[in-house]
Amino acid sequence: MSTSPVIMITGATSGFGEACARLFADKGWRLIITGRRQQRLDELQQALGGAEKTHTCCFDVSDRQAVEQAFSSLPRSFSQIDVLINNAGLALGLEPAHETRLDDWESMVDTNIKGLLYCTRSVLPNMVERKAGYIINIGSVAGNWPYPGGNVYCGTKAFVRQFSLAVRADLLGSNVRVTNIEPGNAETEFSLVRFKDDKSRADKVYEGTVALRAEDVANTVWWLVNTPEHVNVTTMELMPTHEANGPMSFHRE
Ligand code: NDP
Ligand code: 8X3
Repeated sequence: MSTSPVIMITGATSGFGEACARLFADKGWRLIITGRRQQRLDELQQALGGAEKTHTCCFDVSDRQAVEQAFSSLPRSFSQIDVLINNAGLALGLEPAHETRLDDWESMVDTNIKGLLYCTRSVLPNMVERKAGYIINIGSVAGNWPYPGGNVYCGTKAFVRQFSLAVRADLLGSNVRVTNIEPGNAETEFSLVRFKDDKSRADKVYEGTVALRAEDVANTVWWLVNTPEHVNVTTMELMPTHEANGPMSFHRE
């Protein structure tokens, strides 16, 4: 039986998650890849060594029962998860708070917060019991730096940051590591999702600037996983060179 380590990546059907899947597969790891798009999961599984190397789980992370079912029905050879990347997430809309759709707010809370909680809670007992494991959460610069229209998206990523730190406090002595990676502007399907398939609006986010690539985040995850076991990077903000924080803004009459 293979003894290569197992990484579970939520939201592996595009962007950071897919780049992580490709990199870790290339390095000989076995993968559990998740997302809501079965066809993309199947194609990725085929590309990454088939069912022996890559297990697919098609579910919505915001569906608590579906998450519990996915974890409890993992094949035996994939049941011991060494690394969980809580990556599945999304932003919806960029409207000011008084104009936003409440449904969008709920979807972001359900996915970015509740989905991350369900997956974390499912994986932790086994890691604590084994006194080994690593949870890497994908937060965002948006959790640190608010911007107009970011409202609930920023709030969800601030939650991810503080939750990551607080879980570390619970896990002290367990050897289980937790890191929150906080990427800045990265060219993935993120903006297409945020602007609900308006491609020209999404493309403008990346026009005339150099964004992070999904592979940059995957390489960061790989580096983190390979730090010595006695080292825990708690938070890591990662911006494109072409991005920085702006000044405070003022309303003037
Ligand atoms: P993508 O849209 O390319 O990928 C998002 C992934 O999340 C997809 O695989 C999608 O799969 C999955 N996903 C979304 N909602 C759900 C859900 N309810 N249940 C299961 N899976 C879901 O975007 P990114 O790769 O850029 O985003 C990955 C993470 O990085 C997100 O948490 C995002 O907030 C964060 N981030 C992104 C930045 C950026 O600028 N791109 C910067 C900082 C952080 P499917 O649709 O198949 O369900
Ligand atoms: C995604 C980056 O700045 O669009 O988390 O919120 S940003």
